[in-house]
Amino acid sequence: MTHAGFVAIIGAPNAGKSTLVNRLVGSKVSIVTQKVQTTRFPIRGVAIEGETQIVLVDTPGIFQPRRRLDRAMVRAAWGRAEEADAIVHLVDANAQVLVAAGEGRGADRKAVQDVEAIVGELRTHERKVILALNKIDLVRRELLLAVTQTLFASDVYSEVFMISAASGTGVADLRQRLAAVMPEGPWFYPEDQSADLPARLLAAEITREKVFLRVHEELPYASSVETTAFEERQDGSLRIEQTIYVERDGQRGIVLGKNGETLKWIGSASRQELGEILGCVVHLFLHVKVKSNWAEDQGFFRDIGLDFDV
Ligand SMILES: Nc1nc2c(ncn2[C@@H]2O[C@H](COP(=O)(O)OP(=O)(O)OP(=O)(O)O)[C@@H](O)[C@H]2O)c(=O)[nH]1
Ligand SMILES: [Mg+2]
Repeated sequence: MTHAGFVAIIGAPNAGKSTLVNRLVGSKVSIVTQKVQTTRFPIRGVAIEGETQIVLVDTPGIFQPRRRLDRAMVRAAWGRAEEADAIVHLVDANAQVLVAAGEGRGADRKAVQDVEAIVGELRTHERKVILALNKIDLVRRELLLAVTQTLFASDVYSEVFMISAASGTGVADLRQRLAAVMPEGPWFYPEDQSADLPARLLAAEITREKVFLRVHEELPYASSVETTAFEERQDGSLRIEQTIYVERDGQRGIVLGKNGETLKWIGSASRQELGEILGCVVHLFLHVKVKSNWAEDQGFFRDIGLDFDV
C-alpha cells in the first residue's frame, strides 16, 4: 500500500526552508539566497521514501508584513500549513543561540522575534508541529540544548530534529519521520517528477536568484522577473526572453552595472543553470524595465498564485 501526503515547511525568513526542501528532494526546486524574503510563493518538491511520496511545500518566510506582497506571502505560508498533513517549523538555531548568548546582531534578533510570533500563532492551532533546528553546523553544541528546551517548552511541538540543511546532517532522519506520518493513499505525482513549477516560472525564479545574489545590497526587494517568451527552436535549444522589473530609474543602472557588466553576469549565470536544469542549450535575452508599481500589479500576483486582496 502506498502512502502520500503534503508537508509544509514554515519558518522565519532565511531559516533555510528552501535549502531544506531542495535537500529533501535531492535536486533544486526552490531558489536560495543569503537574503531574507527570497521565496515569494509556495513551491512544491517531491521526495520519495520507500513506498511513500512526500510532497514538500516550501513557503515564504513568516514575518511582520508591511507591503501588499509581504502580506500575501505570509498569508500563503499559513494557508499551506493549514492544508498540509504535517508541518515542519524550521528555525535558524544559530540565530537563537547567538541571541541567547547576548551576541546576536540585528538580523538574529529579528529572526528570534519572528520565531516567537510564529510560536504564538502555532499555539492557537490544535495540531502539534515538528520542530527542526537548522544550521547546527554553525552552532556551539553546549548552547543548543538550552535553546531547544526553551522552544520545546512552548508546547506546540511533537518532536524535535537537529539538522543542517546545507550539509545534509540529520536530513535523512527527518525525511524518514515525515514518511512515517504520511497517510495511506495513491501518489500525487509520477515517480520521476520532482517539481511542478511551470518552466517559464522556474526560469524567472532562477534569474531572480541571480539578481538577488548579485545586487542584493543595492536592490532589496525592488525587483521581479517575468518570462515573456519561451520557445523551443528546431535544433532543440530554447530561446528564453525575460524582463527584470525594478521600481526606480536608478535601480535600472544598478542592474545593468558599468558597461552592462552586472546584467551580463546575471544572464550568464542564469543561462548556465537553466541549461543544466532543462537539459538543453538555452539562449537567454534579458531586458531591464522600470515599473514603479510592479508590486501592486494584480497580474503579477495572479502569475505567482498569490492573493491580491489581503
Ligand atoms: N551554515 C548553514 N547555512 C544554511 C543552512 N541552511 C541554509 N543556509 C543558508 O541560509 C541562507 C538562507 O537559506 P534559504 O534556504 O534561502 O532560506 P529560506 O528560509 O528559504 O529563506 P526565505 O525564502 O527568504 O524565507 C542561505 O544563505 C543558505 O545557504 C545550514 O544548514 N547551515
Ligand atoms: Mg526560501
